[in-house]
Amino acid sequence: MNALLSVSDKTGILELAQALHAQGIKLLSTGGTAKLLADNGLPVTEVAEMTGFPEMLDGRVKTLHPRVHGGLLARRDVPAHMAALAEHDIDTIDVLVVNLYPFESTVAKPGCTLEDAIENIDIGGPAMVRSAAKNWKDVAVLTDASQYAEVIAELKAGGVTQKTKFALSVAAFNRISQYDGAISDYLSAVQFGEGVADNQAPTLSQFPAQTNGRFVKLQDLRYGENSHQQAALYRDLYPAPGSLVTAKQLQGKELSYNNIADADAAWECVKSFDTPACVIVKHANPCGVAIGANALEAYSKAFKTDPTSAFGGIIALNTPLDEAGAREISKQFVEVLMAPAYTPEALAVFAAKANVRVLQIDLPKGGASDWDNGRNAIDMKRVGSGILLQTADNHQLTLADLKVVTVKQPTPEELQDLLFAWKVAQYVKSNAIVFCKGGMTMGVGAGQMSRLDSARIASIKAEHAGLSLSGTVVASDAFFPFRDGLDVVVDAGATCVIQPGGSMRDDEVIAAANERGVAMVYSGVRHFRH
Ligand code: 93A
Repeated sequence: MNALLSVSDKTGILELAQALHAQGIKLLSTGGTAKLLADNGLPVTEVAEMTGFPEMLDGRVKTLHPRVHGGLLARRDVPAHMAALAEHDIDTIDVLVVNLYPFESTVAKPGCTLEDAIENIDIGGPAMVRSAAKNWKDVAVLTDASQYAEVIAELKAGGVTQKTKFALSVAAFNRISQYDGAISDYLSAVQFGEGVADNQAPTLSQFPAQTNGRFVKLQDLRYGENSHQQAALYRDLYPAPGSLVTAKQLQGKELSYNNIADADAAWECVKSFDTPACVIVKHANPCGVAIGANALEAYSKAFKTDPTSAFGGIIALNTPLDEAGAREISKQFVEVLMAPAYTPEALAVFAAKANVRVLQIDLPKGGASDWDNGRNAIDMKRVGSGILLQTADNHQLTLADLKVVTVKQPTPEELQDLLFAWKVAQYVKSNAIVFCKGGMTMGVGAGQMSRLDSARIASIKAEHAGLSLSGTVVASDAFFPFRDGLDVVVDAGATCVIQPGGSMRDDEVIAAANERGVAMVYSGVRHFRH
């Protein structure tokens, strides 16, 4: 039997080669791999010697030769194939061990040039892997060091089983597909300037035709949204800096599917604030959001919005958590806690609560304004046998965008709260109605089929939390089609309203605001979120 070993990542290769040698299997290898084996005293034949053809073109052509591919592809059960090998004096290759030029890690390095990337596109490796994987009944193909131990064990026990060979073949084609996907994604990104030169967000026409290889599996999850569903977490091949999948879990139970979904909702919202902020999420919606001087103040305010819902919530901070904040948070039942940093004292507080999942996530380097970093700007939604893609809703409203449409003008404090309320509404499921005052949410109505119901729910919740909505500002994620929605929020106590504007009955709604003596501001954009 013959084995061909050609690996870029040489982890575990020596032990594998020793085990193959001990089984009486002849070793063939390419330059660097052959040298490593020979230096460690193993008898090895260079592929160049076997083919009678030197490695050439800076190694671009090493194994692309009929003596290699004939030995891999010949069907042992077809006499004509074996006769052809004999005629050309070609030996079979029965075990192939290949891992590829490190394309993915090369392009992940900052400052990687197109030339570096191109030189790390492996050609001969995938060709051999495909040959061996196609001929899986006769060839065991190993493409990952994690497979070595099992194959060694089976060889020792008499030979690699057909079941294992088929599994190795499937794994090999998966790997090649992922590798080619990484190349096509990278080159597409270069072509469209996405994240390579100038962090430009892609437009719809620039989405690659396929999304193969764009995702890498991070872990299987215990179950999905419910316990009878299976689930796994994948991450973008090139995750945006500051995104949830870059988190480090410092302690606590394994993250569940719902934990991850809610943590993402909380993190995406909290990182959009420039000043210390806290977001508490329950079932994908913020149930408390606030800004403050520090983590303690932001959390305490956010918690007040809806202490009932905050129980068992997901808490995200965009500012380091110290002991005082940690002590306050630890008074309630927390599922997941996220922050860019923790003091040792804060961590010690949670060490006593081993179940709490504590995540550290770096914020995007450019701060809140970096959140729409081009590469992560695609939003996906599953529909029956398809996906909907859109650029993410990364719109950021500024003071200069606001257009006052009423006689009454908002006060400077109200203007600040309007911007705050608007930002929160962006992260609340539609129909969203968000009452705020003093940099904190006072009542959140989410996910209703009627805007009126969202408004009513927000005021009921405020009442239950013991908060008064009198003198609050309110944000509505979409326009008021009639004056009734405005009347409900003004009846609840709002004195200042922000909404996109653009309804056929804008005049009627403006007249109603003037009649009720409140200020109303148009944002000019809508934030549906479903
Ligand atoms: O440049 S290649 O695409 N041309 C080839 O013919 C070829 N054959 C094997 N790269 C090729 N390889 C790759 O070389 C393997 O996939 C492996 O990653 C690497 C091992 O080279 P060495 O043994 O010299 O370290």
